[in-house]
Amino acid sequence: MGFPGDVPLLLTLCSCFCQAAAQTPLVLNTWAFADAAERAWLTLNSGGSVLDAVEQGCRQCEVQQCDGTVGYGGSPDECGETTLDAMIMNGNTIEVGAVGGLRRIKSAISVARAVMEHSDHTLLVGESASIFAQNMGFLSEDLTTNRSLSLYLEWLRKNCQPNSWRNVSPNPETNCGPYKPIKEHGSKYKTKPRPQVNLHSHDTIGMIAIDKLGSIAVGTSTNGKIHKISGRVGDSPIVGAGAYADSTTGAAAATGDGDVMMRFLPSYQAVEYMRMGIDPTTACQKAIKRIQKYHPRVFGAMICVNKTGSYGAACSKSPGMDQFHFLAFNPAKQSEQIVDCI
Ligand code: SD4
Repeated sequence: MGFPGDVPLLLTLCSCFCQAAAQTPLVLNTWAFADAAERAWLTLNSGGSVLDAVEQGCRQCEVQQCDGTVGYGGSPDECGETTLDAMIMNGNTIEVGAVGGLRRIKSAISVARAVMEHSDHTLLVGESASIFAQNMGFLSEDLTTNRSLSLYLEWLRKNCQPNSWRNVSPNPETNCGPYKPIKEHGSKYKTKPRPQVNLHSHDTIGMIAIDKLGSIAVGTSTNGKIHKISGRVGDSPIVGAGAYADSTTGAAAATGDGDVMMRFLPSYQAVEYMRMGIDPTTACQKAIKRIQKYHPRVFGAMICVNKTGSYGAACSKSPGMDQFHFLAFNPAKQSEQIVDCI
């Protein structure tokens, strides 16, 4: 396959211990979603904008149902329904469009872009976001598949384990709901240890694109956390949490335990570190460390890019996660890279 500039697509796997050399254009995304990176790269190199690249790249994952955790047919909630979260951000204008808990529409990233381009709003959620999408011409269809149905039935068979409830009755560790709050106050409430995360129940595509002129865009797309309480929206569509871009500085995107991560706005924080002149790898690490101070074994990872195209990544060492894989495409190389968790 040929690319402008005669750069052959050579997908190599390499460990990333030091700062990557700065080059633009650049596409970077979380996890080993190579087809998404390639789609974004091709879009960028055939004259598309950075927003087009991010939209097309994330959309590729939505179509392919990357890891079962992006797009339709994955992560059924407590009612068995798949709902989608997505965001897109223009780093030149600081415009954002996002959707949370989107129902019955497959291309969440494109609906997010429609929110940005056809409304004054930033974030639309739930059923109303779906109605907005339908009015914008998106097809309404069932997001359930045989796979998501069997995940749901298996969860019901296991007495609704795991789930995200606490301080309720009946005991959520052994029973299904409906639940009622336990009438206790303050410190009497139990702080439940967060269940060990199955890595494949919990991936998001976060993607950053920079063009030769330095325009930056970011996007995210996910079906969120498996067996989430209906209505749960994760970090991915939250500006500054799931992703952030400012073309004067750089961009970042996050993946992992969104319920915890969104409280720290790690993507915004990493961009602000880069604004202070901190290199991208260190910026990612420092944002992760702020979360680790309160949640030492949080499952979380980040990618960071500065405006010159220098990039890095970091992840938090947690059960089942010692390394984090991400994709980086620039004129010098197109490769899957690995970073050791801290
Ligand atoms: C969420 N952060 O909804 C997303 C899921 C994810 O790697 O990124 N998993 O919590």
